[in-house]
Amino acid sequence: MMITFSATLTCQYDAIFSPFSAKQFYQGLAWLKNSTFDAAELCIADYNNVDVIAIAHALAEHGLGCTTIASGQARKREGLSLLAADDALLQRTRQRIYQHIDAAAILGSYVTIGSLRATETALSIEQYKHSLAQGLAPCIDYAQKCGVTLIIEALNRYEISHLNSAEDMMLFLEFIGMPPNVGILWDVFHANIEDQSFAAAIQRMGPSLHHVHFADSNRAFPGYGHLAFEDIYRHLQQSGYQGAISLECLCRPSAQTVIKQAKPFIERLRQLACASASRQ
Ligand code: LER
Ligand code: MN
Repeated sequence: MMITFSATLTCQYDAIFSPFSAKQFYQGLAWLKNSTFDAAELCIADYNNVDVIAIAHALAEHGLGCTTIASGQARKREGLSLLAADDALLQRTRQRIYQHIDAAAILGSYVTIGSLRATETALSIEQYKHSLAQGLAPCIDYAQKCGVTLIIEALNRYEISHLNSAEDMMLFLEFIGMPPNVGILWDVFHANIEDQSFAAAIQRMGPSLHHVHFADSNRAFPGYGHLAFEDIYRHLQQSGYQGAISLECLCRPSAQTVIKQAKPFIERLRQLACASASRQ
């Protein structure tokens, strides 16, 4: 298996990381296909007017998979949180994650747990870990019954109070006993702020690393900031990473840049893979 490529696309509400609006979902699928992506990463906030079977058919018609369901929009829209002190809100958050798990079982994808682990309550790291572990436990059990893996995203300190780095994420996975259906989503935009080095982070996460987000240091399309993507890609390859690299950048410098430059960008990375395979 090789590293595969996906990009964020929204099918319900417009999203800052999707170069196409929700109404342009089908144009977005055609773009993914024409740009040689393997899959879509789908933003889904809730299941009002979302027909998962129809989405699965549309993906299949384009020869695309789905890497993960990006669940974070529901944090801002509805205030959902796995750390909610209010039990009704916690239950609503869990119910939403169960719905994502049902959808992921159909789409063959992961479910992302990113902003849904944000909280306004000031907690120590120990309190935070206990609270998140409790909030997540039934979701992990349900996901396991459904054959689905949850991926928890490391987010930088300006977005979330805890679990900011690859090291933090590993300590949390160890704290919850390394469930086989829980992995890490590592986003190089956040990692550029939090991790001491990309190479050391990748090595530390090892097989716990399940999914990678690519955006440049300023969250623009790769090449419009100062991250060395080819080096990061080489480190991922050398570590034996076999998951996806998913484009999750702002439409900067423009949506047209993202749309036009995605194909040559992933082609360049694939060529690196070929070059290193031919040297072996
Ligand atoms: C989502 O993947 C992400 O990286 C967050 O920064 C969004 O709030
Ligand atoms: Mn991300």
